[in-house]
Amino acid sequence: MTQNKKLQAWVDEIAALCKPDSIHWVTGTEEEKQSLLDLTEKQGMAIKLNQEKRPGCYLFRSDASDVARVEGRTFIASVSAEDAGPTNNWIDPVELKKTMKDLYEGCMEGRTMYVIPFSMGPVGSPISKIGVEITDSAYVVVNMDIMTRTGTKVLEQLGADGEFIPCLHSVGAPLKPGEADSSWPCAPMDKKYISHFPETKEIWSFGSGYGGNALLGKKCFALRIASVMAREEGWLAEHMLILKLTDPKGNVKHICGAFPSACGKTNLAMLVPTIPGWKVETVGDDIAWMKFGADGRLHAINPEAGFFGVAPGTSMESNPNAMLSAQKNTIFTNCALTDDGDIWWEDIGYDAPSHLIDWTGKDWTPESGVEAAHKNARFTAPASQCPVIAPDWEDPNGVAVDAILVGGRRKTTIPLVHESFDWNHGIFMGSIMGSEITAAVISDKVGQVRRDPFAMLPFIGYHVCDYLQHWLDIGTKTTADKLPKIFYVNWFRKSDDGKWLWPGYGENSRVLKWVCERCDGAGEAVKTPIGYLPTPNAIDRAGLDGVTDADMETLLKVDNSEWLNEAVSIREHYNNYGHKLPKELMKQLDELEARLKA
Ligand code: OXD
Ligand code: MN
Repeated sequence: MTQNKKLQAWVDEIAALCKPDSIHWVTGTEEEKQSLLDLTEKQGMAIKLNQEKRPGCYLFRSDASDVARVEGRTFIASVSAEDAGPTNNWIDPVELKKTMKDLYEGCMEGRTMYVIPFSMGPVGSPISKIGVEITDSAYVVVNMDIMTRTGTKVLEQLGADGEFIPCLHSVGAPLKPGEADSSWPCAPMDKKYISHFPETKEIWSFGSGYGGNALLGKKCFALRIASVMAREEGWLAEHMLILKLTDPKGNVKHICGAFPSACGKTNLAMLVPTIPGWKVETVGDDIAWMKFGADGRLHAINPEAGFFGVAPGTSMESNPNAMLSAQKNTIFTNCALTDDGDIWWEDIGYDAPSHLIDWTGKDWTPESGVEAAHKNARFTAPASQCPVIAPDWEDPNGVAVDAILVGGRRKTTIPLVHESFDWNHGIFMGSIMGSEITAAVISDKVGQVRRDPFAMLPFIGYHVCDYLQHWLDIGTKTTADKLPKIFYVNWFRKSDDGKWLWPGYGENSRVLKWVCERCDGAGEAVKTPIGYLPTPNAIDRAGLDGVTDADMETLLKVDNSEWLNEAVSIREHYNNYGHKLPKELMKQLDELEARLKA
């Protein structure tokens, strides 16, 4: 129940449409979360894991048709199609609302409707925003309890007339009287809709219970709708990690980083530095909201309160801090189950036991010839459990951002690190970043570069060109010395014979050290046609085995002919964005080409 008339009216309206058996206002207490977990266990949706090994942990298995975000069923329903731009799926909002209202009609019959007040960002922070998710999934409630701040304290903050973003979610599987529930109810693919209405700032999601499709605070609110709000209000809602770096003298820098998926964003956010005396602490691993503070600098908060991390590949070697974060009070989805009630996944750092139950619920042995955990299996863990969470990660004023990294997975052309000449050149870098398409994705474009501006391609709630213009505009709102410096990094460059040239992981701290030095006006650099590059010895390699001088030379090579090819591909990419592309970016490309030919 709430004093907020607008919220009460919306809840009443949705209850009348969806016809749940009952309504539960989420209070956000530990007891409530436990009783919901008990309920999901009793219903056969969840498995309580071995409580000695994994206290407070549960495993869920999704339906085989509902395992990831569905970009093909994700819509930006702006009034005008032009405003959604060339990179989003668009449906007329009136038509979409009609289609979805028909689907929502009676969709919660036989189920409980949960009302989850949640805050993206610390409750009461001037940078935070409030949302309310209505859902018929207890799984969503227990995940939202980890990923956001939920419950009574948020309702109190909302007060009688506070603003909130309404986020409506249903798994789209009503139950007839007496009908048995499935262990992961959801609707078929052609009935799934993840819809955003940017003008009215509403989110309507139907048919999927998985991750970003259903935990609406994350991609739907904190990126797609928030990116629209950020543009209107003069701030930035970005798909970026936030880390805090302290040097041996105690100097602190805060760095944000935008990377497309499968580039090790969570690993970088929790990195264990290999250079003595340096410390990395985590502020966030996925999303950054940045606003100008009174000091004229951009200040970032992590709007989330948990990590929704990809499990396969996470190990004590690749990311010990993520492993330790997920040791207790964690929800695992689509991981394999061991006979002693623990989880397992591919590349967890130790061999699979001789028998497992795989993510589909079937018996599995090492001879089975299939993966035991789904490739997109996840852990939902409280950020507060991260051993290296920064003490100021919940500072309501955010952390002042010194540097922004952009990057992707490129085996050629892009050096290990280069710094932009200035803000606009940095936005150019962000607009062209991307990864080579790997064989892991079924595509006829393997080897081609998929460009993903600021890693936001699936998450911009409006026209990509207006988005890039917004980044350029932000640069005019303060003085150049107060803006973060922008760097393009590439941990994935290979030698001609296909060997990784850079070890990555904790060794990336060596690159971060140079970034910090550059922020302080130090750090040796040489001006090249593409930006400032470290001089051959500017990256600290003390104690680093296996990276020779020759490797370093390749890692920092700028090959003009490769870059001229790159420029052709960038022009093609820009042409796909149409006539709204900011002129400044085309000018940056022309200037790059001229410098390469000079
Ligand atoms: C995520 C994603 O889950 O980017 O964070 O897909
Ligand atoms: Mn992400």
